[in-house]
Amino acid sequence: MILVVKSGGEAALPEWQACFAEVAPQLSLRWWDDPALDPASVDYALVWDPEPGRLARLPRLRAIFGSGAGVDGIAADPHLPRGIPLVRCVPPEATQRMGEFVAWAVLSLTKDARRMAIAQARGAWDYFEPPFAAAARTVGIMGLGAMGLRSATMLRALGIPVVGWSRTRKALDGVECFAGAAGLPGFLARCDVLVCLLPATDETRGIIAAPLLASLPRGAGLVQVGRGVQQVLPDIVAALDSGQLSGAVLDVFDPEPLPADSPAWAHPRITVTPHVGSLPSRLERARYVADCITRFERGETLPNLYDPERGY
Ligand code: NDP
Ligand code: OXD
Repeated sequence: MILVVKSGGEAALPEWQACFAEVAPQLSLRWWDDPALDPASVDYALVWDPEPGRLARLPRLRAIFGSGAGVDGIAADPHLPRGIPLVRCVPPEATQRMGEFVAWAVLSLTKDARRMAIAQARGAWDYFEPPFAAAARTVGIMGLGAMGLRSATMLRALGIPVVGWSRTRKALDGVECFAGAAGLPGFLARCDVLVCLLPATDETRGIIAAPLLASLPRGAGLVQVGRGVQQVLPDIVAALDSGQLSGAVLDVFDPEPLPADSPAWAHPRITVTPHVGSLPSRLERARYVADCITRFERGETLPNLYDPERGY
């Protein structure tokens, strides 16, 4: 069986090969642009951002594995082969790492870590009294899927109150849940810190813009770990400059890498992180893909399938 890989660049192939040799020695791994590869020999693909039309040129392809949890970079291909499962990469380590990142970002905002980092860079003893215990701030999570649910659980374990918003209503112990467009204003009014863990879809594009930001309590924090296309960066900067937002941790941008002239880089109230919210090890991802392939070969249902009707 042949698995063709386009994730992490050609330099990552030897590591992918070593990982799959450990967990699925029956799979033969080939680089995406290998000139000696016969397209008709490929059974599976592991990709992040394939060039549009390329997957459609693999006539024997049976399943596509995203190398991340969000597969918008694959689903955007207008020639994406239909009727072939597209599997999001959501091993346990992915949700654990995202929960860790979200907890770190929320605590960074409530402790004003950005102010401390700026003062340290100046060699200044900038004594101040952080105004709140994190447990006195309510965190609102937009998107209660695999990532949002784990983040909610980990924040709750820190004693931080959590509310959540999703497309369909959820029932979660200790988390007040809101749903749909009708539930959005009530949800936003509760968020001292807003965390975005939504997928990129037509509905979520541009959602983090001036109207949404104005609906948050004054001085709220923002953690954006969804997708860059969901935010209007000038609106975020304006909200920070006016005091409507007190700080932001932004992990995703459009485009990526963030251009050198972006106002986000030097903004005193923005922490920029380079799309590292959750990056499970290659071994963990290889184990997950290998397990999915085993299940698929047995005719079992695959987990975390992309649904083209919903768009995520
Ligand atoms: P899931 O598909 O498991 O969950 C998506 C959640 O978003 C669901 O709760 C869904 O609602 C909700 N949702 C979708 N559309 C809407 C909408 N229009 N209105 C309200 N709620 C909506 O995805 P994951 O949790 O695995 O991942 C979420 C996203 O996080 C990824 O798509 C990716 O963009 C981002 N991500 C970023 C990473 C990073 O490193 N920065 C790493 C991993 C993921 P419902 O429950 O009703 O279906
Ligand atoms: C993502 C990921 O979807 O890194 O952003 O998993």
